[in-house]
Amino acid sequence: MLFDLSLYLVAGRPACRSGDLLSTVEAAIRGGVTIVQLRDPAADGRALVEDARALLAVLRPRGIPLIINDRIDVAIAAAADGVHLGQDDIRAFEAREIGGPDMILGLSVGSPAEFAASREDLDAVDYLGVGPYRVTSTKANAGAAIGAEGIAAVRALTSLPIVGIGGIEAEHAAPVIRTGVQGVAVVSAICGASDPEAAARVLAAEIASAR
Ligand code: TZP
Ligand code: MG
Repeated sequence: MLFDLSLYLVAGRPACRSGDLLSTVEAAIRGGVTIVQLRDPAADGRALVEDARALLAVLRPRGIPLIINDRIDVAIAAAADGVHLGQDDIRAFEAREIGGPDMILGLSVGSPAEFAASREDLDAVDYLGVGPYRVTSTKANAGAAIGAEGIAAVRALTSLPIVGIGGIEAEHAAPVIRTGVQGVAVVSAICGASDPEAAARVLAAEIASAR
């Protein structure tokens, strides 16, 4: 499946200000989100599959891919489009063997050193998530903020598509895009907004004008 990393929404029930995952994601899509990840580390597998199926019902008709955070079992059970793996999850080459050639595989990389340690995985992945750009309270163990310099340093090491992540608000979209990455990923800038559609629209406009 082709995918567009431009505005990557990472969403889960606890992150949604309205408490309603589906309506938040629907609003974000109207605002211009191009790809969605279901991320809810506290949820059990059964709940994740249910949420994934509900999201797929609105995303698939619009051609927007659904990526599942960490859980390849959930991605396969729900027939989602891909999986996003962290440095502690199963190796990307293992996920590729399980998920097959069409599964979209993403990998989190927090520094040039972590990129170097991921060499074995790089042939198996379709894109990298690089960050955190700024300090974020959304993810407890997100690691040190790496800023535009850190994202640019990883960018320089690979031709894989990259999405910058971590503490990104509308005002940071342009500096992140100018590091040469394909897109920006956000949780709270959209899920925590009082108007997720408007928040997504502003981010999408910032990204478009930074290119
Ligand atoms: N991975 C690195 S930082 C982060 C994840 C999932 C959290 C991003 O959330 P926010 O609210 O956009 O800072
Ligand atoms: Mg993870």
